[in-house]
Amino acid sequence: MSITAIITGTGLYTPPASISNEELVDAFNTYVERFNQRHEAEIARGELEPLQPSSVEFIEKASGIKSRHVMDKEGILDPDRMCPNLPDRSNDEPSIQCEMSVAACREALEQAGRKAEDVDAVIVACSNLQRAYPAIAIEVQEALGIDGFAYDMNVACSSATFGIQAAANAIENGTARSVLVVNPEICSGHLNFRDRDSHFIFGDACTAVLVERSDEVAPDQGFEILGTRLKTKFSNNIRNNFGFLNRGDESGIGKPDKLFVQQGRKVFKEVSPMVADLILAHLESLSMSADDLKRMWLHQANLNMNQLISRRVLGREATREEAPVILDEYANTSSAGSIIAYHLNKDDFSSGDLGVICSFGAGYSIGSVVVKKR
Ligand code: CO8
Repeated sequence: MSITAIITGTGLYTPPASISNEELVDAFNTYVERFNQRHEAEIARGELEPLQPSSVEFIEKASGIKSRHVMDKEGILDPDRMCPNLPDRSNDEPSIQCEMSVAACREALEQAGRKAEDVDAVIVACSNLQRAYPAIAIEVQEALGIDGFAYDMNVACSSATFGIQAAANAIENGTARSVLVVNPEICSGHLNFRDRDSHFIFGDACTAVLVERSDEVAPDQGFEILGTRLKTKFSNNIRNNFGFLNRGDESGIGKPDKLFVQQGRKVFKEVSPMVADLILAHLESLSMSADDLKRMWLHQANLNMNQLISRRVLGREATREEAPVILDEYANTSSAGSIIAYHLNKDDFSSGDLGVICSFGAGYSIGSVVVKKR
């Protein structure tokens, strides 16, 4: 019997604090008013453009986002600060990404009926890592008490599906029997809350999936990974130039490109067809068609984008049941998004039902994971 990889459990850590569009726009518009007042003379002389206010109606219409969970609410909503207040911790304390990861992993283990001793490897896969080393994954491994190996990886919003492929590879080639893939996303840490075009896009959350060898799992347990397909294509349309070399260019340290920046319209237009084509090609390579799918757990960046992608894949509008949306409550949580959708919308699957987890984002990068309920 050939060994395949099975997703046996998922976990989600949701930060308790949440910010509504109304609260976010209120703080942003207070900042805009104060900025314009402070620069009244330059604006009157035509030397400076006044800042434009944000709007709740625009945000909901353009993105489908109604609120977002965050690790710290007060700092973000303070018009004099507009960034989360996340104080540094001593080296003896667990890091904030480790803490989120442990919570999500514990839920995934419990769902799978496993203990940390049953796990061989931890992959932390996310858009932003709070330090270079030691790896957050190794810290998570230590906190959970796992005897094995761990490493961090980053493919922006596609980190979770790329991480699942790495886990499936490890299982199929025999280097691990059981792998936790964790996505601790603190997007608020690298979001420019003073930028009207993007201040509303992201939220924070952490997801985890446990991937195990088929011969160690009950025959009716979990979702079998039938196949994975990854694609990357370089683009400057989503960038974050924050990095360890910034210190070497003192003139550039405070520039906005050290935070998330994007050409949202271009991303929308270029990425949506690439995603639909990749899903269709992936299904075809597995001798399947879109009609065989019960559900698409898509990356959650923009509601209109997801509707366009599912329309191109199915050839008709998808129902909320076929392409669930968690954007309204969570906003874009980068790599965690498609896994939150999967975590919250998979319990109604019967044996043989098929679905695809698909993420996409900066790079560009796209990852597709086709699964079958056992
Ligand atoms: N309020 C009111 N008006 C606004 C606002 C606002 N907040 N923002 C923009 N406008 C105005 C614009 O100025 C523009 O006005 P005008 O027509 O006069 O020029 C008008 O509204 C329309 O603006 P856009 O064309 O920009 O609006 P869109 O309809 O394109 O919507 C979106 C903007 C929502 C950004 C949309 O383009 C989108 O979602 N695109 C896809 C984005 C995407 O998927 N990005 C992927 C990023 S994720 C990733 O991989 C990165 C990982 C890093 C994560 C962590 C970092 C924090």
